[in-house]
Amino acid sequence: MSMKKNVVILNRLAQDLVERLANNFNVTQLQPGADLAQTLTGPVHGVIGAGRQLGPAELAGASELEVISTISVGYDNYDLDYLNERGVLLTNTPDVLTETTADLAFTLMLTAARRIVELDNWLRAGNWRAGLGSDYFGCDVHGKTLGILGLGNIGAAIARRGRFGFGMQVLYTANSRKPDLEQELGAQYRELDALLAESDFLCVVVPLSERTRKLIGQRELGLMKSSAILVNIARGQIIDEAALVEALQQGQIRAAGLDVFEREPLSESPLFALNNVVAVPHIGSATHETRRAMAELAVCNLELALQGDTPLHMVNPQVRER
Ligand code: 8YV
Repeated sequence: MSMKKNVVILNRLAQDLVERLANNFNVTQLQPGADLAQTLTGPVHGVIGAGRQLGPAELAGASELEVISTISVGYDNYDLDYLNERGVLLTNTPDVLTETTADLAFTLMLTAARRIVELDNWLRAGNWRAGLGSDYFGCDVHGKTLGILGLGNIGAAIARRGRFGFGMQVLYTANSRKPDLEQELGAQYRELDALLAESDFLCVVVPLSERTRKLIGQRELGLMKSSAILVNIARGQIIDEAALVEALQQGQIRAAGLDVFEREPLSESPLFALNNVVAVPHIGSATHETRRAMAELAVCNLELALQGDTPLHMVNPQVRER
């Protein structure tokens, strides 16, 4: 009989998934308030979870570590160079969250354009005594120009909604041209500056990397239309938040819909004082169905990796070739 491998669960996981893991592995749940590095010290073979930075400081003591299974598509929380050096596999959960995240991007576009939150608050405050003046009108979404910054899977799902649901013209920028999507969506490629200048709605959907950190700053915001609406469902650090606050305060752009922020969790921000901001607490994938699918996929990835099989989605498959 072979020894069971050890798995640490960093987040709350559905009970049936914990039990499924416990069938094959010795499972430890990170306790609230417990020290992460200490919990990961010793013969830990697999880690599953999300929303935490994992690098040398946290992982140095996990000398047997084989795999980290993140319950997310993004992997900017992980020190990939370090994992590669150590030969630790990182798996993630793309695809299952694509449509849900695109739904949220559209929610933010529509909510910001039609001033839903502002007017909901206005209504509840008892202000609706006469007809609504044009001061409270929003702007159209249908028929406008939709700019996608990062035409990957999620970007394409947003673009489809815009093209086929709202008759929008789609522009995009990406690392490479996407002839198939250009064909399907009539999407046109633009360099970043042209994308900024032409978009009525700009959706930020690029992964966070050293290349995209603060990609949108004062200069870039200055290139946007004063009527434009900026939506960020990617990572907060892609936008210089102080510059964004200033642009929104000064009416340099019309509004912003934000799912992500430079620092998370966020309990205080100058953004909260602005009527032309719709802000939600990183809920891109936060539906019951999608979070379940992500957790199942992450469990699956972890099991496959620890059994020596090929996980469904690997960020750094090259570590297995050694
Ligand atoms: C995750 C996300 O839920 O998948 C991603 O990259 O941003 C979200 O879907 C989040 O990272 C978990 O903390």
